[in-house]
Amino acid sequence: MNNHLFDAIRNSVLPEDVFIEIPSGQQFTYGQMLALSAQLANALVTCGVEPGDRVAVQVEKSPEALMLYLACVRAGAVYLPLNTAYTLTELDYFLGDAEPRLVICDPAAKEKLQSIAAQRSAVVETLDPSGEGSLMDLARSQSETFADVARGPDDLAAILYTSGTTGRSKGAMLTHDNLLSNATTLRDCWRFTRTDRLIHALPIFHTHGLFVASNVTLLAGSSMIFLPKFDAEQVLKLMPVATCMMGVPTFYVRLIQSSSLTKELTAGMRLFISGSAPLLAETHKQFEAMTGHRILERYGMTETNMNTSNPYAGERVAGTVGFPLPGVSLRITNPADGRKLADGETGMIEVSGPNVFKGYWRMPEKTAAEFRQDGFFITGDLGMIDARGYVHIVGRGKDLVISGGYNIYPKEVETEIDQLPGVFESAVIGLPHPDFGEGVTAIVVCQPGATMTEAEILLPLQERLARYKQPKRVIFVPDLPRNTMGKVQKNLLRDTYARLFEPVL
Ligand code: MCA
Ligand code: AMP
Repeated sequence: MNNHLFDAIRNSVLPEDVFIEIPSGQQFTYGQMLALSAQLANALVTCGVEPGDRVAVQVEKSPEALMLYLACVRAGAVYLPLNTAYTLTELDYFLGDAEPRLVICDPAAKEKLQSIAAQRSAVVETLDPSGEGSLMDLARSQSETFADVARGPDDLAAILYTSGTTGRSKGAMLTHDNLLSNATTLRDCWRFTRTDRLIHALPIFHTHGLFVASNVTLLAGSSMIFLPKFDAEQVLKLMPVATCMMGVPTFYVRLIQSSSLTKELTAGMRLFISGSAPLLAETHKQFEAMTGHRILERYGMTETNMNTSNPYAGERVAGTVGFPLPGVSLRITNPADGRKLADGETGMIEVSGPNVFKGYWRMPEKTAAEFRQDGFFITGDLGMIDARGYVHIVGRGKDLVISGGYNIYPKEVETEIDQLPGVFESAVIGLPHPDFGEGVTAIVVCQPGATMTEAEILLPLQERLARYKQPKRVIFVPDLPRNTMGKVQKNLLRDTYARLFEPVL
């Protein structure tokens, strides 16, 4: 048995080709990728990492950080990437749940992380591409070859945390074959080849930037221009030297605001892909009017990787997420009883295929509850398949807000707000937001006789919730609308405050 994912990567790349370029001009070839990921894998083993151990990583985006992911795959470890926005409170939960052997962070975070990691018997190392005393130092003293640990298709490659409707995050267990099968399919569907140069402006701690963008690049042996974060001006400057871009809808919303975005500027680009959140049909149309390119929208989840995609060659229909990918089965069911619905009817989207995860880490009941008996995963997204076979996402059966491509589960934010002195109860909703798609908004009821300010709600949350989860606005109301069952009617709240984030003209 070989290393299922890394063998495929190794067989797809040519050592002399460029893998990653960064704006300062530094380049990493695939030969360097092989050497550096081997050195890092050796360093992980020196730190005591054994096959199956979790390695938690919370570091700024850099080529070295991506090499660390590959090193984990090669060492047979389970890679656990963490959003750099997570607070210590959030990290404490992840470390307690995943019990990683090693936690790797930026040097500035080491002291704070050490205090919580020590209680979990995890060792903390830093990843500083240039600084001394970090895992990179140790790696540089190691051999540039590494005997990749044998891993089969069903072995775990990564755990990615995704919040849940109960407010407790769940670790989605992704196997070597979940990642390999999906990236291979996407490479072929989207026709990635050695000659591609992808603008990579996404974070690398979630599925989109890590598995979709990076694994597709690796399996095509193509190259990426790695930007620390999305910056519209910088991305526009790179378009003449790139061939494709993957982004969340906010990228496209920001790009179409620039008069520099033209057919001439994008003449050398062959593909723009959008996902992670709904792309408004008007953004799709405006982008096409300005560039002549029709954005290719696809649909995925942390648990399933990518499920559907608009066609590369056929018609890319605005407002749809295209067809199920080859090998992926998708059906629409009655949410109440799981009965399959006919095309044209709206219901729950369920998927099965080699892309679908193995289950939630140490949560067998939660896993069982989200799968049907025949193995289909219940996505929580509501959809419809039209007469031509295109999948439309028409809503969410789960209480979820997506802001700038990041998921926020209201329950998690409500739990934090409800604990604050002076608060009686709260309801967190997403309202239409011109930049982020949805803006997190807290509707708060104070305790009888208490009055509170927006700052009294927001300040305490800063320590506890990642910035993107914190409400952009707080509205105080005397009580929350409820139905006869006592359930808060969030749809009424969303209707009442629908225009909160509309620009004032
Ligand atoms: C930053 N802020 C945000 C967000 N990002 N607030 C809400 N939602 C966000 N997404 C905060 C900042 O901390 C800042 O707060 C203020 O909002 C404005 O920041 P700004 O500079 O405008 O933001 P930015 O740094 O430019 O980031 C916006 C972004 C970024 C480029 C859209 O959020 C991003 O890269 N999103 C991509 C997320 C992603 O990769 N999702 C894929 C998940 P303050 O001013 O107070 O400091 S994977 C997935 O969903 C599935 C599998 C799939 O299908 O892909
Ligand atoms: P996450 O689990 O954080 O990766 O987020 C997955 C969720 O993002 C899905 O369940 C959908 O609700 C949403 N999503 C992803 N891609 C799209 C898309 N193209 N259109 C609408 N929603 C999407």
